[in-house]
Amino acid sequence: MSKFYITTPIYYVNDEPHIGHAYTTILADVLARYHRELGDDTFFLTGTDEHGQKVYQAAKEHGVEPKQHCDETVIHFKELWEKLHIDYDYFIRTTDESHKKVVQNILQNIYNKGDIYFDEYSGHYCVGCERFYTEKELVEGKCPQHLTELKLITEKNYFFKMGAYQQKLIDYIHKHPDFIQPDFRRNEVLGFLRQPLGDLCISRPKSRLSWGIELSFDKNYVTYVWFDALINYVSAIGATVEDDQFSQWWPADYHLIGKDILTTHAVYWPTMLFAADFPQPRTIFAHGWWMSDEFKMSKSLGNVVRPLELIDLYGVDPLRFYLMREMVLGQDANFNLESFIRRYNSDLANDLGNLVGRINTLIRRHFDGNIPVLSDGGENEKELKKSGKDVGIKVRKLIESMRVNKAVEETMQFVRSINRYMEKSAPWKLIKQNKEKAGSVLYFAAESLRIGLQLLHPIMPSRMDQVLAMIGVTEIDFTNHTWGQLKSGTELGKFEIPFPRIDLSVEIKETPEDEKTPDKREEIEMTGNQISIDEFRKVELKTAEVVSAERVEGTDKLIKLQIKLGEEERQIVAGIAQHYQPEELVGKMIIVVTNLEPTIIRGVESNGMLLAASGKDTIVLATMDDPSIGSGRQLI
Ligand code: ME8
Repeated sequence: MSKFYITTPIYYVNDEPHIGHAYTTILADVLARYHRELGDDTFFLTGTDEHGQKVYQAAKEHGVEPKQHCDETVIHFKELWEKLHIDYDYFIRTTDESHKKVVQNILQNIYNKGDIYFDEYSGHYCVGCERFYTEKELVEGKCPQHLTELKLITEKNYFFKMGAYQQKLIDYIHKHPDFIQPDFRRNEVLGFLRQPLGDLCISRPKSRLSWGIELSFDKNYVTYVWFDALINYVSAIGATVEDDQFSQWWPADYHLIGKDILTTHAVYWPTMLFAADFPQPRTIFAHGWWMSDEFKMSKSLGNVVRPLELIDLYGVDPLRFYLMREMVLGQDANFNLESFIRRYNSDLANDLGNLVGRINTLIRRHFDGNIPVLSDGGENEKELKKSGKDVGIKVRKLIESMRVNKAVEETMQFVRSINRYMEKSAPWKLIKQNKEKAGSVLYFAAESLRIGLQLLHPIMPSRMDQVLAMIGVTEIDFTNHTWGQLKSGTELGKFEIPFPRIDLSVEIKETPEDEKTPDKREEIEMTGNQISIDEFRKVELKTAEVVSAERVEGTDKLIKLQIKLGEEERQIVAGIAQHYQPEELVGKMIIVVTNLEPTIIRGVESNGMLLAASGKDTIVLATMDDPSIGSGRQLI
């Protein structure tokens, strides 16, 4: 068993957490879960960065003391991590007494060693970055990251002899190719180190900023926020204090960061560690940014969903899946609601959800809901079994080389290959000729599905637990990767559609019929819209009585209706809120398509669709004039 220590940046508490913070933390959680499930001894650290001018100013703007501001904001981070199923081992706050003590100890040690000196300095300070920039680094006199005008500050401060470690750092990076990842970021750092590395101002006079950790060798100064923050990675595990946790966990295996904080992590931090005589972390990994351009575009389409609202609408696991699937680690990615829904529908609702549904239905219908008996398979089975083995090995390699998006895709390809196996073997036909063989096909499919679900477990832990239970797996030994773990005769768990389809046309405003271009209309005419009578007969239309109705929160279009279909009650969602008040719907006898597959509309499940006529500015419900007909009647 090996150990695995992973960290996220500690986030500033000047603002609410957003999708970027969520992303790094989910990624760390996925990697930590993956290693835990491999049987590694794992430690996952996250937390908040609470000192410095930025946090101090935010507190002032809110009219509260800095500590009170931190105490209030940290709750939002902790709540969000809970919502996102982030299973961290420790949450560090830089205002923790234990952290402060380690910062003071480390600074004192470096001071005693002679690596800290006192001097006067002039520099351009960016509060957004919490760092000084030299004249050369400025872009047209502005901060290169924030493009804001910077103030020139001249004051006496303490300096860390960072420049003295420049060559040692360059040599270290050359000797340890995994130290800074991806490779192009390592080259970027080496490029930066081609210029002479200056010393680092590591203090702030209390007269200018008192919100920080006091220097033990000068009570008139506090520690520079980055020097304080970076130390969290060792203070959390008890560096410099009597604690054998430190030797157990350090060096960290991964510092996950965004590319915005590469220099502080790949230059400041390693030189600080050299000076403090600590080993270097194994890998500093900088991922790219989630861009919001396309998100704004979808806003202009009339869609005002904020990324984190997706959790409430579609569930946390689909969001985790999307973020992990869509970002190629190292590169930027665009966050976009439409691509989220498309990915959800194709991968989760279609490929995975349908497979789970098919296997479940057939086993329930023909094998009393118990996993059937396995018999010898032919070529198809051999092939499937082999891909089951291969995919586990591939995913492991991909995760270890930080190609998480590719690991997800490999797993989904495996899921698709199980679907193809089902198509080829057609157990629904085979059952009539050879029940035993059909049972064996279902065993092969269900056992392969188990492998797929286990591989997706670190990404979607809660949904995968539910789906595994649906195929009778309640106790999972993740470290066991052998084939044939499903036991014949095991009863399936309760089935629920794991990923109901999301109705894209409701979530993303589509071009209304009247606004379709002539070209588009012609395309529809040419491709034909006729269906056969047999196709039409498949549509089940029934009368339904509206029992209750209410608006769907957060939209001005949707109404959620509880309807009665004879004995049965169900819920449907309809886009009629601009034309009907919920109260006037109650008691109406409407017409509903009842055999549509369930969908999720704005986070609410809809089991059917009502019929209505749409005019230019109006919508009129199709209703039955004579309510004595009763609900649940089939339309003919
Ligand atoms: O920099 N896309 O904290 P911070 C992807 N306190 N990731 C993003 C992102 C985006 N658009 N926006 C933010 C700090 N992040 C310091 C760190 S560590 C010793 C001190 C993520 O609140 C990404 O991980 O500004 C980025 O590096 C981090 O949040 C910055 O968080």
